Amino acid sequence: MTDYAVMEPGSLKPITIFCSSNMSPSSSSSSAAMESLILQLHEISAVKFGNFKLKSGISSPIYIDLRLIVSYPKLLTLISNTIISTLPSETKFDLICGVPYTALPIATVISTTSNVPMLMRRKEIKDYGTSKAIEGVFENDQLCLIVEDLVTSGTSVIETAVQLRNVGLKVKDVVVLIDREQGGRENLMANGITLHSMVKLSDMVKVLREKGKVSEDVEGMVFRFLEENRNVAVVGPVSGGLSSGGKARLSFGERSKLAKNPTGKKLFDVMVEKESNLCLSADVSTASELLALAEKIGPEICMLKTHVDILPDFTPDFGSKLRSIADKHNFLIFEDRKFADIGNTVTMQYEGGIFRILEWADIVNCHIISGPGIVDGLKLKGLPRGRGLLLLAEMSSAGNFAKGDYTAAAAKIAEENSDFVIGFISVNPASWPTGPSNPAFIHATPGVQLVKGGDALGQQYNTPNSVICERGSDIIIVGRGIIKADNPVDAAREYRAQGWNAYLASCK
Ligand code: 5BU
Repeated sequence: MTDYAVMEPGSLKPITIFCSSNMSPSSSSSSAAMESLILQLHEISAVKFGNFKLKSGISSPIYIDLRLIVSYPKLLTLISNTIISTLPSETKFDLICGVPYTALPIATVISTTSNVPMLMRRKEIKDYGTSKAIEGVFENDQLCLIVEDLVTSGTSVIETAVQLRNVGLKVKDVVVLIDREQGGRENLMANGITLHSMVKLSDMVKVLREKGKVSEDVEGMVFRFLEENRNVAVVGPVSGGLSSGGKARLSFGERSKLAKNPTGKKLFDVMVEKESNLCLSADVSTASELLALAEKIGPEICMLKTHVDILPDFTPDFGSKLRSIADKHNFLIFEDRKFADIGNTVTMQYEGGIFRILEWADIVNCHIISGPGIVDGLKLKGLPRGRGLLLLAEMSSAGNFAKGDYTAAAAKIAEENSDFVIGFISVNPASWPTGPSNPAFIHATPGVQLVKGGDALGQQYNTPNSVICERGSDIIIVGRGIIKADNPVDAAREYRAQGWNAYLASCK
């Protein structure tokens, strides 16, 4: 057992607490220690009440500013020792890395006290010298524990994990001082990281209320705020199916376990079962041609994409006919409808009209130009049927406007609707402004041919290898490259092999 006296600067009186090296949250000495620590944080004004805008954009009645702890070395030492003792004894790690900047001193103290080597992550990567994102000595596959002061959505931890994984390290656990209980645990879990927290925000506020440091009203306000903001979406880079360096991609099998939507999960599973990440864009001139093509090429594909409104011989039984071919050959049906209207209108377009898309299409897509209401509208109809939605985050045509903030907005809407949104139509997800997306999301990319090029109307083509390996997508969507080939079945086999080999190469 270690005895800590925390005091200074100025008016702070020394408070002696006991901290065992293996503190369990249930032990009374640890809860006394925790209470003392919370009171000290309050005393140095690291816990503030008012109206604050958080990094995630939401307004909060409570703000925790742990940057201050560098001015209180004994408190810093106490926090560092307590934080590390909250880890389950079976947690293994070779290295530690603090999330910049606030957790850097905490990680440093842990490193010097426990003699575990530390790494430093640069927030701004220099364009001179070594340009390294991670500083320090390490080897491939070493396990790195992330240390953080506070977690809201988990964004900063995930950003750090992305950088660590990009250089070949493994990240499985993060230890934090305070969990704001606002979705961080779940967001981190979706990225393969277990959160270990020393104290939860609600427990912290309870202690301050019990000790007369905050009023019942303030406590109520914080609890209401927490209740209303249980799920703060990740806004920054997320360690996605790929790393931004194009390395260490999670397998489709692993990502299937993360998918929240049954159709998203099924798509991952079909890709694994069939060893195909090829989607055929069946842009032929008649429904009968389409059905014949689906029958021939069905064994090669994970998904078949339709534009049902181009078929002059469409009949109400088209959907059931295509469905039975899809079931026979185990592929999903994606109607590339590109909904773009307000929520109320798209519910009718999705369900009604002569096409009755909801009846037969596993997946549809939509623009987000009209705002998140479009997703709400489609979800209203699609979710009860287990359907999935792809958001048009980028397009393949020259001069399109789906980039930058627009793409970032699509990523955010997807996170907020991960029960229904299964992924994106994207072109270059490895370079997204938000970083690679949550691995539960699938990226499907149109504009694919065996050679780079384009058509006369603005379509731009990249090769399967470029799309999957360099640009970080998951599924190649191929139309004319297959349907206009002399032998579409052979062409489909070629695209399938190239797409799948590129995927396998990107997993290494
Ligand atoms: P192609 O023949 O491989 O060029 O066909 C591409 C298909 O993908 C076609 O059906 C387009 O409507 C669809 N597409 C696209 O090309 N680019 C996009 O950004 C989107 C869809 Br979204």
